[in-house]
Formats: sequence, C-alpha cells, structure tokens
Amino acid sequence: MVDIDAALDAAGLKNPHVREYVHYWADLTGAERVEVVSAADDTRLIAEALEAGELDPAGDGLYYSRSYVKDTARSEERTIVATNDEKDKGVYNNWRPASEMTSLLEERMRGASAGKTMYVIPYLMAPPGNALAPYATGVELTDARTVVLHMIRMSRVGAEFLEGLEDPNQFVRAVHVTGDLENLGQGTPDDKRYFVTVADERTILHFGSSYGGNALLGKIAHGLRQAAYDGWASRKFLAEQYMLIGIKDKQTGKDYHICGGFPSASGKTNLAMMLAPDVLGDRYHVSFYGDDIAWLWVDEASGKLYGMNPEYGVFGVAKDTNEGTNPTALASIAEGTQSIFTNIAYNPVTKEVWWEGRTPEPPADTAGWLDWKGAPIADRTAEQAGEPWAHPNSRFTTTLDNVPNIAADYNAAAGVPIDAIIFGGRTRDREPLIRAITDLAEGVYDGLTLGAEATSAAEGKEGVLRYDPMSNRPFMAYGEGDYAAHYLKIVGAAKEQPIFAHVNWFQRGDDGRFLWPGYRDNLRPLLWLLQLKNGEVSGRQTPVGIIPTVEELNLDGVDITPEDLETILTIDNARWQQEMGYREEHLKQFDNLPEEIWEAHRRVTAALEQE
Ligand code: GTP
Ligand code: SPV
Ligand code: MN
Repeated sequence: MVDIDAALDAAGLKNPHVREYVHYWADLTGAERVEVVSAADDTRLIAEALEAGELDPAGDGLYYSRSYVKDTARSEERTIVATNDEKDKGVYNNWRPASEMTSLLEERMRGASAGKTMYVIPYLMAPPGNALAPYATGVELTDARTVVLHMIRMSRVGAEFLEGLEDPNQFVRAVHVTGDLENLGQGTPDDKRYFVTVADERTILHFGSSYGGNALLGKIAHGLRQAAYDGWASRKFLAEQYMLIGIKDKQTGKDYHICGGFPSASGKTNLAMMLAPDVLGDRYHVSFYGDDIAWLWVDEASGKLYGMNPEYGVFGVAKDTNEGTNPTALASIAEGTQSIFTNIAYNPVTKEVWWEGRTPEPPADTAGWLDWKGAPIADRTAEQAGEPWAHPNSRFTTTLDNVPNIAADYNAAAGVPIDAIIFGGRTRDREPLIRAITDLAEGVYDGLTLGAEATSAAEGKEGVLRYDPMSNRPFMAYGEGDYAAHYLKIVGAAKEQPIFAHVNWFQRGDDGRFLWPGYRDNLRPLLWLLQLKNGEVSGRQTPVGIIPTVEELNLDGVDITPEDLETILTIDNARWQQEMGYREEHLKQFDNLPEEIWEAHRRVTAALEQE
C-alpha cells in the first residue's frame, strides 16, 4: 500500500474531512493504491485503459467498452434510499434504516478492492458558482478506471472543485466498489448487489456493478436521489430527471426555456439535441442545456423559477440514433470527440461500431463484427440471427462541449429562467400529442400520475405499463406526499408561474406504428405551448387540459395523415374516465398527499363526467 497522504498531498487535497474519508475507505476496501484524478488525467487514463484492454479503439479519438453481460442497466430492486427516520419511507424509494444498510454495505465492500487502485474523484454537479453549488460537491471513490473516464465526461472533475467550501464537511461521500461481477447472482434471489444512498448522512454506497447509474455516482445517485433529498431537507430546491432546452425565436429575439421529465429512455436526450424542422429553422433555434437532470429553485433577486443542468456530459441511448432522428447526437460522438461507446456492436478489424437503428439494416458484410457480448456475428446460428447486435440499453458518453447545439451560457453560474415544465412518456394510447395545463396543482397532479411503458434503461421491465411520478420513480428519495408538497411550495413561490404540459410522441396505431413522426417535429407542439402561454393562440379546452386545434399547430411539411392527426388531437373520454379510477388507486398509496392534489384529481374527474 502506497502512502495515501502522499497521494492526497500531491493533489493538493488538504481538507481534513476528505482525507479522513479517503483513509477510511481505502483501509476498508483494501485497495492497493490511491490515486487522485482530475480531468487533466484523461489522456493518460485512456492510454492505460487501452493498454489494459478495458477500452478498444473505435476510430480516431473514439473508444469502445463492454460491460459484464449481467451488468447492463440500473437495477431498481437493488436500489435503496436509507435514512435514520422511517418518516422518509415512500412507496418507491425502497426505504431502509441507515444503520442496517451502512453495516451491510461495509461488509460487502470490506477487502473487495484488494489489488486494485482506488481512484479519488473530486467533482462538482453544478456550473461553477451556481447558487446550489454547496449541495453539488462530492468525492467519488471507485475501483474502476472506466468509471473515472465516464465521470470525467459526465461531471466537472478536479481537486479545485473542493476548494473554498464554506463548510469543509459539506461534500457527498460516494463510494463505488465493483465487486466480483461474475459471482454476484444478478437477478437471482441471492443477488448480492446493493445501491444505497444514505440520504441524511449524504453518503452513497454502491456495490456490485460498473455500469451507468449504478456506478457513475455523481450522476443519478447524487445528481438525483441525494440532491432531491437535500433540496427537500433544505426547503430550497428540486432535483428532477428533466431535460432542459432553450428555444430562440429569431424573429422576436425572445429566448424561452423549457424543462421536462420523461422516464428513462423516453426521449429527453433527443429533445434536447433537437434540430428545428427545415421549414422552421430560419425562425427558431433549439439549444441544449441538459438532457437528464435539472435542479430548480427560485432565484432570490428576480423571484423567478430558475433551472440548471448539474451534469457536464451526455450518457445517451444509442438505439435508433441516426442522421434522420438525431444528427446532433452523431456529431457529438464523431471522430475526435473522445467519446466512449458501451455495449454496442464493434468490429475490431475495421474499428467500426453499429447499433440497431444506426442504419436501416446491419452491415451486410459481417466479417469481423462482434455483438455487444463479444460474440462473432458470423458465427450466429439461424436461431440467433434475429437477436440484436447491440444491447437495447447500450449508450454513448460524450461531454457537453461536443454537442453542436450546446447553449452559449450552459456553464454560466446563474442558470436560466423556466417558462414551461412538460411531462411525457411512452404511452401507446389515450395521451394526446400535447395538452397544456395552466394551474400549478393540476400540473403537479399530472406529473404525479404520469403513466408510461417501462424501458430497457432498467433491468427486466421493458414494455410494462406503470406509473412513473414526474419520471422520478427510480430516483424518489423520500415520501411521495412530501415530495408533492415540496414541489408545490418551490414552484408556487415563483413570481411568474410556468405553464405545464403533458406530451406524447409515442401514440401508436392498431398496426403498432407511431402516429406522430416525432424527433424534430416535436418542436411544433412546444412552439404552440409557448404561443398559448403568450396568449397568441387559445386552443380547445378539454377536461384534461388545453389541446391545440389543427389550425394552430404549425404542420407545414409534417408527414401525417388527417386521420392520425385527428387521433392524436382527441381525448377519448371513456378511456380517460377509466384511467381516473386507476389514478385514484395510484394516488391513495401516498401518505400526506396535499389536499390540492386531491382537489385537482376531483376537478378533472368531474369535468370528464360532465362532458
Ligand atoms: P435516459 O438517458 O435513459 O434518461 O433517456 P432519455 O429520455 O434521454 O432517452 P433518449 O432521448 O435517449 O431516447 C430513448 C429512445 O427513444 C431512443 O431509442 C430514441 O431513438 C427514442 N425516441 C426519442 N424521441 C423519439 C420520438 O420523438 N419518437 C420516437 N418514435 N422515438 C423517439
Ligand atoms: C437513466 O436510466 O435514466 C439514465 C441512465 O439516465 S443511468 O445513468 O444509467 O441511470
Ligand atoms: Mn435518465
């Protein structure tokens, strides 16, 4: 074991609390070396990872990695929020007592990094100088080099982010130990993995994975779960699984900002990278602030609702990303961007990569191609022929600087004022293209009753219809009733209220096809929403919100039949009345649900019955 103090000294990490924390976990995990990293170490770490076979070259400045076959997505069952107060127990947070989980995780982690390097990753989940920066500082300890490489792309990394803390003990302790992946019983009754956020101790303990949200602890565990808890405990802010975009109207010079929650793998990255449709491109420009997390607070000076993206990169779904659906994403991961691909198909001979939907058909010449498990495509039996080449939750990792439509002020301390908050998900029927909601309680009610199909971003649930409140179901940190009250309080305190809307790009016809072309055309309903907020259009009032008329929507150049358009702009009253019954059951599960939410539910129910 090398001298830990020497490593900390060399990095200039003087904070005694940080030093004590590093010592404690280095001892407990039995790591052989300690190395403090910063973004400046990226080139060296990439070279080491290539040398060690953890990465393979995938073109100039592009890298390919494969995770263990049973470690390809977040595990919701194994994810726990622990605190010292049972009142924090919610329906979705898998609450457990802090002391029980801490000792269990220490047991799992003891000696589990023997022979490995423990990397110390000081990070900041905020633009530097942001009002919420005191809640955004953390130190991840990990025994996986690929996790470091991802963290460098996804967050601001370096010892300098730990300097000048008002309270030197106010940093999140985020410990990641990979474990012996081949012997953890993933998905069996004897599953040994645990992904725990001890929220009231601001400590994150994740054991048994090296993939995505299970391992990049700044992102989901801190950026969403821990921050949601902190935002509530401090009564200061919200941390949501939201994308955040700017829309510039070049004709009027006005800038608008929209944030919104869609469940995992349901279109946030694509919306944030959206190129305006050709016919609208002269007038409108969409800029990217964030694609997965937004923290929201009321700005003291202006009294307005503000938002910012705490992340520094994109961990995006590969599937169906192509020149037609998302040219911006392809540019973000082009040669020279230092992007990392995980679990897609790879050709070590030609250094090419491929995933389902990259091109209509996979490469015709299968020579050299390996599927995401590393098996040669050419050796597939007739039975295996239909299996995907890439894992459905395979992803690309790139930094915000590579995103062509990144907002000029994405790194500014101030954040941006929020004009609209939208919710949506994969819903094959009932939910129209867009319905606008002008009342705060009805907007929060709508978010709480977001029902959508689960996706492959979580293990083993694809296609199952379920409620995913505010798209936060896997990231809920405390009770849902308290969450609703906190949401009402934060947004309600803003001087100008944002408009809410529910959107759905995923309604399907009887033959299974998507009725709405989606992607770039999604700008059209959003422009309508802003016009509605500005009083330029009035839409059509329905019991579940305001829907655009066909005339109000700019549909110039949209490929859709009049019948399909009619379907996605119509409310099926009978179907909605049935839904209200399910919603009631869903909401009844939540303790302390504010009366305003029940009132909103009753108002919508009555309106549907009267229609
Ligand atoms: P997480 O990173 O898991 O939180 O997901 P996300 O919400 O950012 O999802 P993302 O934008 O990466 O989209 C996931 C999948 O949805 C991809 O396969 C997209 O191609 C597909 N998708 C996104 N937008 C649309 C759309 O407008 N229409 C259709 N049909 N598919 C879409
Ligand atoms: C999600 O699953 O919602 C993600 C990817 O954004 S992960 O970081 O793996 O959680
Ligand atoms: Mn996400």
